[in-house]
Amino acid sequence: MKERLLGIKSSFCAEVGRIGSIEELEKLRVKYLGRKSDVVDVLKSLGKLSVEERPAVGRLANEVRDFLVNSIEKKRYELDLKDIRTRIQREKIDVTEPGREFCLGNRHPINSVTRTMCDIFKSMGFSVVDGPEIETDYYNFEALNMPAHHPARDTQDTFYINDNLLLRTQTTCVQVRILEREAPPVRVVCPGKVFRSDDVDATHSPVFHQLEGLAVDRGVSFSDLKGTMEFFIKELYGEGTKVRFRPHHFSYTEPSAEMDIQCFECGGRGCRICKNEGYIELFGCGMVHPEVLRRCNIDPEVYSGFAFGIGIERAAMGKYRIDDMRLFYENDVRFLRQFV
Ligand code: 2NL
Repeated sequence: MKERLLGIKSSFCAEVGRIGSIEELEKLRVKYLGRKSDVVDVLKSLGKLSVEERPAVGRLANEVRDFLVNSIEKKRYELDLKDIRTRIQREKIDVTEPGREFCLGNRHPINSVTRTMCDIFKSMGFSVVDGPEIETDYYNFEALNMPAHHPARDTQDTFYINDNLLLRTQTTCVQVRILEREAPPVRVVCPGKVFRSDDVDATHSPVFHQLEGLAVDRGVSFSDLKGTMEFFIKELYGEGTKVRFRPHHFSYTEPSAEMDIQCFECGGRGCRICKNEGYIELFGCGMVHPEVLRRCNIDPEVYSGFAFGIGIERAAMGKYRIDDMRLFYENDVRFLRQFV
């Protein structure tokens, strides 16, 4: 019996040293201390021993069992500790590591140019206004001296919602609404989206942005218009930028003009960008047509005004030397990120 107990102890000692996980340890416990284990078997058969032998063997059996129980507990503690150490190692957070830089968005170049433009006009005393993108036929055409069947209304360019409602083709409608509401002096600029049924290419889009301006007061003249435009261009493109005015026609201004700036690519010598013109068309402008003033209950004998419109995409393309308008709408961050 004694040999059997000592044999159990030494084989246990050999095995416990090789245990590497809690699961293996549990199997070992069942093997050495479970109901069918050798130790329990010895304890059960103590009764068969003689009265002389029983106390010594009994004591040894208890010692061996206690030894097994304690060894297993000690092993369990070691395994738990090992497990915790590897988890601490694996899940370690280095609080001293510098934070990862995260990307801040920036203003879209169209918004950024729009703001710059508005700021220039604000510095000259203009206020910034906006209005609806869905307009009535009256504000988009009729009030601008374009009666039904007028060629400038060319229905192919306009997105109609029904007979009377349409997507505005210019922001001029906003200024007409202002003129109806407010008595001169009026000085406003109006940036916003406008819509034309155009196919997309490098210089066209069915939705683009315009900034229009209007100044109405007593004694406003064409030279006020020229001075305002020239100041604006020099602020936006630099002091040395040359401009020129050419006669033009709009139904809502008389006289009308287009204003060009000297090509920023070739400086006037002629190149691909300006189609060898040396100049790039930027503004449409003119003196507000007396008929337009009259429709807004402003007496053209007393008041006069100038007005202008500029395509914001075109202006931004010039400022940043961008040769394809589609870049503004594709939202490729590699492009957008450059305009901080
Ligand atoms: C262009 C440039 C222009 C205006 C817009 C305007 C506004 C009122 C009265 C008269 Cl309330 N005119 N705005 C004037 C001239 C040109 O836009 O190229 N348009 C097609």
